[in-house]
Amino acid sequence: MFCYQCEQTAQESGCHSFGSCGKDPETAALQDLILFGLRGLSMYAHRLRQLGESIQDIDVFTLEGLFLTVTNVNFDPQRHVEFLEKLTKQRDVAHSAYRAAAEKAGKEVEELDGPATFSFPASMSDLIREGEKRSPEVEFEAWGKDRAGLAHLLLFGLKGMAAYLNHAHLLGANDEDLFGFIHRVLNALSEDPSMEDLLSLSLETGEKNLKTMELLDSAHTSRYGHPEPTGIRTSPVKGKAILVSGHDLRDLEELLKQTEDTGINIYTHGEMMPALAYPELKKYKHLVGNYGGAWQEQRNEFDLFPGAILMTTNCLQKPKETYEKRVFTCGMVGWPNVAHIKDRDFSPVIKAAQNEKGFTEDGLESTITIGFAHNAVMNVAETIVKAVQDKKIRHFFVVGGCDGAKSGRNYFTDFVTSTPKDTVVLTLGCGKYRFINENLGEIGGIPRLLDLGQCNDSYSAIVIAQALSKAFGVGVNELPLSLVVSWFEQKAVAVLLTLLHLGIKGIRLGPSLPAFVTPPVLKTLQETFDLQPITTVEQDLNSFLN
Ligand code: FSO
Ligand code: SF4
Repeated sequence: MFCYQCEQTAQESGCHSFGSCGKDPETAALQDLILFGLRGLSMYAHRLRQLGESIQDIDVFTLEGLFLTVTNVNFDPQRHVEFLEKLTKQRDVAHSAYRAAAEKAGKEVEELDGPATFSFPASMSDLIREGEKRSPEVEFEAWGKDRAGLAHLLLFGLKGMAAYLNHAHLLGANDEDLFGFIHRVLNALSEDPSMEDLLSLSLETGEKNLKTMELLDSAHTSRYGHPEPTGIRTSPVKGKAILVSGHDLRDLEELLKQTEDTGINIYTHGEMMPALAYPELKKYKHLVGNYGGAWQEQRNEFDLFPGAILMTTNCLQKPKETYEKRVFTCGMVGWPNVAHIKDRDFSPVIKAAQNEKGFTEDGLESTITIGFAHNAVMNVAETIVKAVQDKKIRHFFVVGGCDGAKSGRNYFTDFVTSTPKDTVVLTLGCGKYRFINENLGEIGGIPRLLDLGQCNDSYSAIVIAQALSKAFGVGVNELPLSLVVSWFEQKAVAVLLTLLHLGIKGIRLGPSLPAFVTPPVLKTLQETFDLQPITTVEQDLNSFLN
């Protein structure tokens, strides 16, 4: 196997014999085969769109396929095989539809080859052998490391965007242009793109990801209302319990409905915590609070949690035997022999929670305040602008992104706790757990640490930055605002591409740089965007503030 798509890869060489995440070589090969097949499917879907036609089932199927291969989503080879079976059928549907549409339009029917003509073997061992031939390393040989690395930057950013677009779709929000873009990129990756094409498509992925995050934000807020500053409980309440992790608010909503009047309390975990600030979710009295921290703590936290656990999206780790029978996956998530929920019928989760002892007593009450998405911050915009004019706020930092297991991530805790008292820190994503419990105090009634939400709520940070830029009549790069991004998986790559698309300069990225960004590509990004790796807290703070 070869995989180097996330931050916990072995830096120089990628994951070879086994994924640091727990992905085995068989699953890695099946994922490579899925990505190959999706390119073929998109070759037809892209041409179909050029003829003015589309098939939404195929659009959504493509999003799901990309999402399935994101880090820490699905580790179950059988689910991959089922996906590959459907992929062949979808490809045939797309092929026939394309032929018919071209003939109807009086256009020549292109006879496509390469990924468009895949035919997958039936046995698992043959599928794995076939997948091994599609490893990203093959592109190193065909395209050279730099061009292949840039193609992978594009593909990984696209995966992140597809994950967010899939969330929006599940809330009923769809966008033809964004679906079309996904197929256009996958088609381009099958057509021997140049370095220039790849760089320009990468920045365009940033642009489309911004539209995607906007679509998702509007899908979330129109269904659940705008997040409100909310003091949330972070300690247990006596009673039976279900813990919900991942990013999918729709799954949480459905579980809340199905558990009303059962006496079971629902807790958020990891990236689900921001759900506690949405009016239409927090109205459920049995949504009692948050339990635990970021994803990489789950093997200890799930072990100690005395109830059932639901993983709606990444990041899933190998379950321990102690809780394997009471953890459930849904959506694109999977682990071999872990029960998978279909069609949001959560009755097995509810039953498992009822069979566990639950919390036998209330924990000592502790709270933190969350819910500072763009609408809430805009409500106090005048106070913020005045505080800047009165020199009470000297600088804003956005410190956000993903968390992970590496020790170098202490940088983010140290950075936030070292920020001067006349500065404000905006945070988002699971990286916030490194410092969310720190009491940084307030400036004129505004908390110095503002939690904007999930990683996709980077959209809020962008809206706020643009509003500040308008209020002060300067460009975003001229604002007293600095970005420190912690990255882990491909959604963070999509967000980074969005920031670059917006022309935001001087971003600090850590804890280490992506392995797929080769020195010449890094040089271009540094020259164009002044993108820099983090150094030391002292040095970075100094350079931001002076
Ligand atoms: Fe974190 Fe995992 Fe939200 Fe990621 S839980 S690491 S970037 O999946 O998506 O921030
Ligand atoms: Fe390695 Fe990350 Fe790929 Fe897992 S997803 S195999 S940790 S690079």
